Amino acid sequence: MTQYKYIIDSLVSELDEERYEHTLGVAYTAASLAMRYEEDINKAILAGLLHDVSKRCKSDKYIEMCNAYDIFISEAEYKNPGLLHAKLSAYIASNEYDVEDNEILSAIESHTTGKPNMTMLEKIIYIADYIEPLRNKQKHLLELRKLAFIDIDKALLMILEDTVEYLKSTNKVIDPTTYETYLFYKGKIND
Ligand code: DGI
Ligand code: FE
Ligand code: FE
Repeated sequence: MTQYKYIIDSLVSELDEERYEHTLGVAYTAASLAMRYEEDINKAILAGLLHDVSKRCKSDKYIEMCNAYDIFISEAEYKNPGLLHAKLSAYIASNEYDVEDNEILSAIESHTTGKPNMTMLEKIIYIADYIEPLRNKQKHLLELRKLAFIDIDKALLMILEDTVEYLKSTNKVIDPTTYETYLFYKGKIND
């Protein structure tokens, strides 16, 4: 990944080791999915590298950072500021790493909740984040790692179902966007 040396060098010094390794895992998993689905490989790598860049800061700073950068904070995000790392990473990608491509920025921005009717790049980043090699806690990982390369929408729905179930079981606030995304793909697949 020599053409990304500048980004990788800065990520290695800013992110903790685990987050850095996860980031590389997302970037090359996204690259593989981009090959499979004929999406732009470089966009997938760039979005993968920068999707969690805001995690160089602690989550108790996110509200303050969003206020400083004029980023809108929804009710669900106020209740669970950790969700803001996706919007903040897109902001940092644009303002510090000169990423101008809106497809890349929106893939970064939607990587945590997803959104209805995602573009191929958005789906790729959302899924790569979930199945990259260092992930080991989620249900259905073995199956999902295969299914993602066979039927991306089915993999997406399985991840959304598992995420909604996990959030319910732990009594976490479900962002309406996560739930809308789940309903959208459930409707699409069961049509
Ligand atoms: O940043 P990562 O840890 O790599 O992954 P991520 O950006 O997908 O964030 C992961 C967490 O986000 C995971 O624990 C599930 C959670 N999440 C996804 N949708 C929602 C959510 N958490 C809440 N509270 N509400 C949501 O709707
Ligand atoms: Fe994330
Ligand atoms: Fe991530």
